Amino acid sequence: MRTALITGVTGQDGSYLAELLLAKGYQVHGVVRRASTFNRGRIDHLRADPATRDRFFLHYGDLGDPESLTSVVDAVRPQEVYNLAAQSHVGISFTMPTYTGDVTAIGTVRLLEAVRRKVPEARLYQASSSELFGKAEETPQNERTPFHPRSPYAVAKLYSFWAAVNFREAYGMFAANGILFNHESPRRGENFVTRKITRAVAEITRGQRERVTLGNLEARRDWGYAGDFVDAMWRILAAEKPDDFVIGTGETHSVRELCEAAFAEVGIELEWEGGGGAEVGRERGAGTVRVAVDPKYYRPAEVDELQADAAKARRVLGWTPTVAFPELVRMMVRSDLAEVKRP
Ligand code: NAP
Ligand code: F7E
Repeated sequence: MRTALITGVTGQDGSYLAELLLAKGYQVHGVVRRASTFNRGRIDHLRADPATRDRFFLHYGDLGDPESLTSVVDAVRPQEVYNLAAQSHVGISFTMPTYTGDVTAIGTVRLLEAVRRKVPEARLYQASSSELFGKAEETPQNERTPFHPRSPYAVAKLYSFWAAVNFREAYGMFAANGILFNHESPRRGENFVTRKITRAVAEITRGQRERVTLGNLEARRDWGYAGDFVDAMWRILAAEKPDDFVIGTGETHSVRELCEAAFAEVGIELEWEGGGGAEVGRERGAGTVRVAVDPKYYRPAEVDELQADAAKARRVLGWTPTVAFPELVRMMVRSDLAEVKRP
């Protein structure tokens, strides 16, 4: 039985990855941080299920605390380590740049050092991000596209990307980066734009609110399904040699298109009016404002457009996405509708 250790197991990706590895017969260990309220809603089902609960273990630890990481790595002695933990919100990283650097950059080195000291033969996956491309020099982006990070989050992820490469080159460790483009799901945190919109659509449909207030409607992202992307993580560690891979769908859409697609799921057609910070999206017919813009959600530096060229992952790993944008939006709106009950 293979043993894997996941940091960030309570997050969106951590929960899907734990499910995938348990389904493949792994013993899975997750690092959880202490919080005053329980933060395990995304993985509770795996701890309750008789088919998985005997192979799924949680350990307290924190990327800010090297001793806890060294202890858990030493106790578990994993063959595969997935470093998914991070302060992962780009907008919030502008408010908390030092903390973001400590967790999302230096935290990676704390984990790499723990692995190097205790289980140097283990394979390590580093959760790198399309945010590395930032003010991208070309579209679409692939493994040869230069990096130009645009936020404290992206700068921290850049440090971690090179830390993983450095441990590979300096110590011969199997450390590999997945440069993942945006991936979403019904388990996405509610302050990322996809889930913020699909949740609002559900609450508007149930009569619990009138509108959603957003920032930049023109930003374009390559949005895929998180379930597909954790399969890519596993494939990256199953490859013959450690390497870095771009993972994304190759399709790009604006936040405005995302709004239109999500509202269309509940039969609302949006009509745009005004521009910039004063723009609104009204419900055709009723005239009610369903989308408003508030510049407080603009970022000090924005990433305008991201689109993946995942040809290398397709060729070397045999990875292809299975869920396209319309299906992803439908899945998320339906899930939120099921969660948000009528008052
Ligand atoms: P997420 O939902 O925000 O999950 C982040 C996880 O990290 C949570 O389990 C969180 O724990 C944990 N964490 C945060 N700070 C920690 C600390 N100091 N010590 C230990 N654990 C800590 O993120 P995600 O969407 O699953 O993304 C997973 C990883 O991929 C992240 O590194 C993210 O930056 C990266 N990434 C994500 C995307 C994407 O589109 N989703 C794309 C590229 C890269 P709590 O539950 O306690 O908060
Ligand atoms: O923003 C715009 C915002 O926060 C997407 C993380 O998983 O993917 C994610 O980072 C776009 C941006 O994701 C709102 O300005 C407009 O242009 O959903 P997001 P992100 O910043 O792309 C990458 C790959 C990661 O690695 C990160 O960890 O949407 N936008 N209005 C808004 N964004 C938010 N959050 N809220 C708004 O109201």
